[in-house]
Amino acid sequence: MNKTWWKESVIYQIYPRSFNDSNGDGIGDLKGITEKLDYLKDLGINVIWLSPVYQSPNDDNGYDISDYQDIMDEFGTMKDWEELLQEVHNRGMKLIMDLVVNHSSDEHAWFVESRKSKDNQYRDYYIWRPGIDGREPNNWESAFSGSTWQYDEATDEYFLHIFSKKQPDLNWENPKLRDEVYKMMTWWLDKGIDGFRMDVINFISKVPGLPDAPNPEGKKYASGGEYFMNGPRIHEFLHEMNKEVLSKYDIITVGEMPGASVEDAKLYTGHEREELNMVFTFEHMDLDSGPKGKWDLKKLNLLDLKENISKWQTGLNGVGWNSLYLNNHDQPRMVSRFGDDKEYRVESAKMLVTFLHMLQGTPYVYQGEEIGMTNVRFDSIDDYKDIEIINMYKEKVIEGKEDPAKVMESIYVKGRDNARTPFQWDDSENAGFTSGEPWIKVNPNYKEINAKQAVADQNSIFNYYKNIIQLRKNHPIIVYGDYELILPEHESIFAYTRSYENEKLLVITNFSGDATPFSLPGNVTISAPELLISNYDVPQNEDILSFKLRPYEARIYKSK
Ligand code: TEU
Ligand code: CA
Repeated sequence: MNKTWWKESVIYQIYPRSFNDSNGDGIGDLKGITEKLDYLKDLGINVIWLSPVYQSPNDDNGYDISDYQDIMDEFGTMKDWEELLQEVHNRGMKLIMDLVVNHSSDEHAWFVESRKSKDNQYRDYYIWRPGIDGREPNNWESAFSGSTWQYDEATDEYFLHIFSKKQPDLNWENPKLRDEVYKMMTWWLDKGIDGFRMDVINFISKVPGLPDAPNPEGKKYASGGEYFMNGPRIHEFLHEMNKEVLSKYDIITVGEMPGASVEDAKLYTGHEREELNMVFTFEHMDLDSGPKGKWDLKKLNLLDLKENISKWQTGLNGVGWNSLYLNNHDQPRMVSRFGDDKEYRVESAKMLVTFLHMLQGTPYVYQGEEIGMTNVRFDSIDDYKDIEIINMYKEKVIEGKEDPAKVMESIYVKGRDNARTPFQWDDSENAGFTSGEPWIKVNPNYKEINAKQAVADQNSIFNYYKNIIQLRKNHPIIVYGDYELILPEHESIFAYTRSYENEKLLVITNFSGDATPFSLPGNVTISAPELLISNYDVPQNEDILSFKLRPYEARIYKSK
């Protein structure tokens, strides 16, 4: 397998609005990030991914960009950004930027022009269609509720927006648009950045004709995913982008790809195909949803997770490359979702990072997971800021008359604001995030859960993360080894081996709060096992063939 630095990296995601506020306006900013670089260096990560920091009216917190080549006023200036990049590089770390080019803001100059007239030179930068019998051009449902189409009076046509109506989709069929995007990417790369995370990049090619989605239940709008996910020209576009831009630089590229299967990912990340380095799959994020989608809560069955992770691990082995994540700015906190954020918060957070970082792939740490930040429960819907939550609540409770308590419960479990409460730096007011009024409320548990406490406590989640990250640097098997699942039928233990150049790693994790006997299957052998790390004290010379795993216990053994 080809060795490269981006396979050996650990990437830390910053959601700037919620990370650190340097000037007391309640909003995280670039200077605030620069102040905390030593904290990140200490953690041991080597790459930072910044969620969008560009000019934006903030309908979707920066994922609606009105100028790709300028910095959002609330976050600072281009000079602040340049200083941040310099300070990141001074510490031997790298910086990757978010690339959001499936759509722009409706306040982007291109769209302002595009909507003026049908013959405007920017008209075809977006996707415009006439209505059909006074209705939208098709029945697709927006990711943020309602139709994907917005009527625009000026020209009596509708424009497509898969996300909010302030996020019109760009028209990738237009070579002029593609060229503008490539120029903009080149401009950032020439400023010295180290790569891109590409927002819903597998949505950029739509099926011609934009057909109606199947709608067996006769709903007002239906999911059109099959007509815009992994569309007919997607590989052509990504290959072109690679040829025109990416291939000229030594960078990391990761595509966010809802609806991409392992088979798709082989094509997107295949070493010989010259598209992207890796993708973010959503398959493991969907395992605790029922048939009606993300708000349809379902208990996770560990067997489903094992099957899914194993499929990606073996599917991409030697072919492409995995990205490894359990949470980000769109997902609930991983310790609340996959662990136990009450009785076993510390143990389960350590177990989860052991499980995740020992898989084959490049791991991503989302801000705050390294101190075990948890989901939040605000009493009032008015305390929520996320457009997805607000629109969904309006549709279900205000228009649909659904039970508000039930809808709030689904927000507590799945809402994106769980990940967006301010970073908890210390136990002072507002968790040390701001000296002003934070843009979104702080999680009230900041007095116990905060970075100051975690850095000082030798047994903290933070210090365990440091050790796990350090292990990767000392053991190539963690990066390059082959994965094999063991005990496939066990309902609470997730255990696997990695094999590389006559070495073997054995990873054993208990995904439950109950003590569980473990015994090594007869066909798995590991010679002279040495315990590399555990989240509990392990008795010296304990027999590894058979022992009792404690609640959320995790161990890694390595053959000598
Ligand atoms: O997310 C795309 C996406 O499909 C989801 O993660 C989305 O948030 C989820 O399906 C909602 O249930 C990306 C960004 O990560 C997200 O923050 C943006 O809102 C979205 O694209 C639009 O740019
Ligand atoms: Ca600020």
